[in-house]
Amino acid sequence: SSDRKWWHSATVYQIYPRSFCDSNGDGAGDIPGIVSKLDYLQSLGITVIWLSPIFTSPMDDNGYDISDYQGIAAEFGTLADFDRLVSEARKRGIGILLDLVVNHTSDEHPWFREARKSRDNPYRDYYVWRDPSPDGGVPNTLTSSFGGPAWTLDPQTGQYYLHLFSRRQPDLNWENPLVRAEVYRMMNWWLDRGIAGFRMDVIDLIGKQVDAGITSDGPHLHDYLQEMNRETFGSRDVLTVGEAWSATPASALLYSAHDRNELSMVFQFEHVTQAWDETYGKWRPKPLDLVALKAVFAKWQLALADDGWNTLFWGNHDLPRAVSRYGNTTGYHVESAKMLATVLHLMKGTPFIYQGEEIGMTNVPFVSIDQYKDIETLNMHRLHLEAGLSPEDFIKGANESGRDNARTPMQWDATPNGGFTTGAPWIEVNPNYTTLNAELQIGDDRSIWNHYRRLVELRKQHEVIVYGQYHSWLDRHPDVFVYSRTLEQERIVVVANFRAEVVTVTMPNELQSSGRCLISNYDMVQAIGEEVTLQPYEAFAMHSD
Ligand code: TEU
Ligand code: CA
Repeated sequence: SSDRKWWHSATVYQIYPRSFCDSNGDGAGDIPGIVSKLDYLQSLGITVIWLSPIFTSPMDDNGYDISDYQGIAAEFGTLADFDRLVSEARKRGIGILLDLVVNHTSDEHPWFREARKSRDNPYRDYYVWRDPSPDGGVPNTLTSSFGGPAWTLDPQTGQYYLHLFSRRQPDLNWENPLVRAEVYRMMNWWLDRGIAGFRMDVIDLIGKQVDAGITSDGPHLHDYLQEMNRETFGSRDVLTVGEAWSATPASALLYSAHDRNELSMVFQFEHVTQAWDETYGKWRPKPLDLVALKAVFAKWQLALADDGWNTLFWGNHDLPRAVSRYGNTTGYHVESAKMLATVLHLMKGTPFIYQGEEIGMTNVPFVSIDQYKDIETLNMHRLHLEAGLSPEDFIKGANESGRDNARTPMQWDATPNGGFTTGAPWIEVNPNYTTLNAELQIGDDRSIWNHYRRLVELRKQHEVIVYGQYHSWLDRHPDVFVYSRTLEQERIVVVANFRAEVVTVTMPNELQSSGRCLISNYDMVQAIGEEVTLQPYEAFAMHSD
């Protein structure tokens, strides 16, 4: 139908440029490094790359603090390198998504440098300034995601500015139409360079109304997105994905429903946050509760079944490694990584593969806080130690949940530093690179990499994977994830064991069938009988028509 979009059947690959491939030995990944790996990405079959920020930045938050939206950070290369990336990617059928970070800028952005000069500076109102409270303290109790108050006093003018992230990331004031016009102009400038769309950083925060204590989902959020759509990408055939930690099924429809003219889709995080501790959040994750996890997926699959569109992801640059978080890295690394990929990639939505996930990269085994580079981890270390947590307990939590788990360099081969750099990497390479690397896996038909390649290919071949209706089965089963997808006469049934034990499960009548096994991480299955016995972390998909 005419409602079909190219990005419905796309698979996106996220690159964290600093950690992907270093072409010049300075220890940091760069754009020429990415260009050198385009053949690798093409052979994986992906059709879109989401590039985490590559713009000029003091790198307080690895580029999520931008000081020039139209400049490329020197460590990543030049605008000419970027243009070459776009054109070389296009030759391989791959589009480039840029990371749009417009909730805040760097404190080194010229707008902020101007704004802080005086209360009547023309740029003052580009940011959010408030007087001290009557007792001279912060204007209100809002806190930063990275710990501590969301307000910093700027002594020169005696007012506080808002920063929902680090103090070096002052929040832009979206109520100011000049700010919005600047952002739209900048977006059009990049769109004209031939990009395939944007990933929008914390886009649910731009409608904040701080005096009312509102940060996410402010009253004008959707007006701004509709205006942005109208002024920039609305007339172009691009993919837009908003990061929205606050998204609910209802708000996801506001963002992504067809007639809303806002975004293609949003990242929601309910499958992530459902496992967070009530008090300590992600730093003390709860053990895997498969029944709860399945319920979250089913809820989202059904909520966006007829309108709107889902994203599908296990990981990104802020989250722990999928196989470490949801799988098993001690006895069933390969099996569990493939199982997780199978379950995710055969759902309805656009799958996102985070760099290294396709080879089953794992969390880090750091032992000292000096090995961490992430601003959130370092801030939280200070705050948690002040609050009495032991350094050992903090490291344990960081190795499970910290953002640097996802940021160690891509493991290309078994040469020093995993082939990521010939110099000294900006963050240590996971020592398991000698046995866990892309080169070993590409040549091994039974590898995690080849399993991902097959899943990406299956999505291109089978409409039922793209558009089929989702049904969940055995919702209360604590160990096994079962769902089906149906499109007219076609059906696939996905069965996955999330445990390190053999599990025998009685299948509902409706699912008992023979057909063609599309993919498996053990031997191909011949049929689904009344009883199915699954090996540890076994997962397969059966197709029938
Ligand atoms: O992340 C938003 C965000 O809220 C994360 O910081 C997240 O809450 C945290 O990792 C969970 O504890 C986006 C980017 O993805 C992140 O890398 C940036 O640091 C952040 O925005 C600020 O731009
Ligand atoms: Ca480099």
